[in-house]
Amino acid sequence: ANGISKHSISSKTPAAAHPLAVQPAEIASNINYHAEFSPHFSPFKFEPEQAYYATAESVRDRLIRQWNETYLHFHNVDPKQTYYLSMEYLQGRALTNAIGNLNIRDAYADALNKLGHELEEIVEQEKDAALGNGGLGRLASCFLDSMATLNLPAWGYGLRYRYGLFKQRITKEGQEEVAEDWLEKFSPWEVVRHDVVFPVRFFGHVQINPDGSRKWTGGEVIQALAYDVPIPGYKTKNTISLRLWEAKACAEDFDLFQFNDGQHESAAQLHARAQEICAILYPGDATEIGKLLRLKQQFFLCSASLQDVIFRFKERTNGKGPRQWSEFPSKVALQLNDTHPTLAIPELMRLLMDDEGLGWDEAWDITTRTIAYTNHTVLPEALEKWSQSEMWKLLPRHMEIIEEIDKRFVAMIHSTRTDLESRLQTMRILDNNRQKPVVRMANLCVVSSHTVNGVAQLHSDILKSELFADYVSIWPNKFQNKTNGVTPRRWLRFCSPELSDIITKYLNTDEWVTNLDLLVNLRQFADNEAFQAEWASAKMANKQRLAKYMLQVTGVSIDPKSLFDIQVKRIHEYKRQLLNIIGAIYRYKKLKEMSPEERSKTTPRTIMIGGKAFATYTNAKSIVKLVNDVGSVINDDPEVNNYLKVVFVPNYNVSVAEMLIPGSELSQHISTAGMEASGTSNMKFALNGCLIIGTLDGANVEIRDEIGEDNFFLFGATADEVPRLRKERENGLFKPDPRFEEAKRLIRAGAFGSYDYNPLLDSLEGNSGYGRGDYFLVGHDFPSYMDAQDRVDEAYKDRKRWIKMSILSTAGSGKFSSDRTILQYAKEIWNINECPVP
Ligand code: GPQ
Repeated sequence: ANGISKHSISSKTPAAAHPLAVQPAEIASNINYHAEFSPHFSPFKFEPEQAYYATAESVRDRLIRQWNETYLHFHNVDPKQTYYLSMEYLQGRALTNAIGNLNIRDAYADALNKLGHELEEIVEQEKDAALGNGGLGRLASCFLDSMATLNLPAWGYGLRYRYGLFKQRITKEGQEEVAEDWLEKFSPWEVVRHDVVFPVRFFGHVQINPDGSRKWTGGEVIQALAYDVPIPGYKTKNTISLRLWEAKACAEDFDLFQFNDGQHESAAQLHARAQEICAILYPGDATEIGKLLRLKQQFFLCSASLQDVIFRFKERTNGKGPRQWSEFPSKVALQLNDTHPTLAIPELMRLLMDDEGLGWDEAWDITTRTIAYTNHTVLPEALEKWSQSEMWKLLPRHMEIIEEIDKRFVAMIHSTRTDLESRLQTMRILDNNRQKPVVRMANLCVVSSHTVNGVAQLHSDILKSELFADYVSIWPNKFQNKTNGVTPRRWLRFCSPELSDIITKYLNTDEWVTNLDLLVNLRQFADNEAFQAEWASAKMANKQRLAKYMLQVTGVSIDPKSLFDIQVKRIHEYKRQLLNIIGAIYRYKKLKEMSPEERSKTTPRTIMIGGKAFATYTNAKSIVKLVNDVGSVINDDPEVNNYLKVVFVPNYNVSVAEMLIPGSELSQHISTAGMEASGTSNMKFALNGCLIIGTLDGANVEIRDEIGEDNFFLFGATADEVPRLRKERENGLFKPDPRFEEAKRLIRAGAFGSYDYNPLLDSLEGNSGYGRGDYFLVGHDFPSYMDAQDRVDEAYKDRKRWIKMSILSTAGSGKFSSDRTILQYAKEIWNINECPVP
């Protein structure tokens, strides 16, 4: 492991690295400097891995300068600042993004060439930072990119999980979860701040002081230590922070006496318990996880972040004397990314009352003017509820405060809204009507926030008309929509440089990268033959790159001339990967029945499906296995495998998405209408000139409006039809489609192996109940889905028409930039202004 490799670091001592070097030769010497003087490996080795670390450190140096400048500038200007609280961030890789945003990509590519390396190979060395599960975590990361790019005074707070989202391995048994040790070697993108440490308490009791004030004491105290990740904006100096907390025990709490006495375990207990807190990300996507440790994680994030926010609020006085607490809401905006950081509400109340001496009314006024809440799902199993008795143990003071909020809410209803008294049992924060009383976190958020938003228009409408309808009648102006968006830097400019160059060439500017609405000007070229040809060849290059990747990771060779049809997202019954695979099975059956002559007239297709299943979600895991089993049979069948392949994409994550999306031509966003809050990959696919087959769900509705209905393959029931269809089904009024029945029969008959798929398929049978009776209406939507697929096949045969639709997809995607989303949050929720570093 210690040998001297063919690539070696320069024997000449490099000139002291200048972090702001721009010439490739200087950058090369800078990289060399890091290889020699910030070594993470034995000397004399400069393989791609070593080159990656040295390159990343060299890039980090130049980020640090502008990062510090940004901090200082915010400190001096003292603008109102937003803090985004999220239990998840799906950052993916940082190197390509950093050198792209800093506009130094080409210089780094040249520098690496001088050192005998290719940039493309070096960036592949980086492990994804996967501190999140799916859309919610990736949205948080896109938001940070936009906040920095828009020069907004804003920060992210999260947890530094030791193990991020598991790695997915596909075996004969299906999905296997493997721990993902993203910090195994070292992350060059974080800086530890040994001076930023806050105590976080758990358990203990509430002490009542002689003056009636209360104090939380006892229990155990764990330290939160800050690790900062720099977030550079695109072509701006502004570089903001993602502050991730790590838990550690205080030195004083480590009982040396016991340790020396030989009782190692009990002495080191606190250390072990501290380590536990940030050990793993809970791999639940829209699934309630009733784990006490998860509650500890949530409180740890909230308490450390709020102490830090308050510290900074007090610190930024600009010599004007001590701060007035009444100023707090005009200096701080806190955004809760779903209910996971709800404990920020009682924690802010506690800090203001018990530490700062404010009364209830003043503390409540400050809290409610500071906090806003984003809801990301209407799935009942994802609405967090925590046991009151567990919370009394872990957070006794917070439970007192929550009880008081609940009590005051109930009193308000009795005194001002007697018409709502009959609704109180569902509106209250405390649900005492069960064997195990719980706290409803979403209700606490709605009552305590100044603004509540959904993440796509349809979703926000459903929140107002269903989930939160009762509250709307009290606070009609509290509810907003903020349709999600994605960063056009990572999701077009950097992941598809070929397509980007063509866009820049025809728009005659690269301003679209920060003003995505300009893409609409591509419409004028939709019929332009030269443009179409360039477009088609860029898409083909991306498909070839994807085909190479798929061969490498699956061993399946796919034809770049076939239609690339992709569905990648977490595996969930409501997302209906089953509809996709049952459709594929029927396609296979039809192909088998055709003559070779007939077959040769069909549109060849490669169906790629990828995504992770929650480890204990049995049906989701069966779906993964089914896709793999169906693929094995079809891909090995010489009669049809020139016309159809089904490939499972293993270990879907951010960097895999960056490979798949540019090479996609059709993507599937086919959730049961009303169930996908927004979706964000739909936006990434459309932006990359990929057509969508989808339902009227989440942001699909708005994407279709922007792109035009002719360029969207629509099918399925609408959200307002769903309740009636479920009722009809319950009453036995549903008549299944024979094609659907035939495909299911093939699976049950063992056409795709001997695994027992009966429990999975049984979820599509019967006539009632969640998880039975086809709650997700796969059977109902199947015929219209197959019709839409026929329209896809027809459209693909007309190459010119397809390319035109592809261009119009990209041209219509301007609205779905996270820059637009974040500007709306800034203006309509946070009330913050840009603060560019001069
Ligand atoms: N989402 Cl509640 C998640 O990824 N995880 C969650 O725990 C919850 C929601 C997703 C949601 O399913 C998508 O429809 C959204 O596009 C995404 O959040 C971002 O809003």
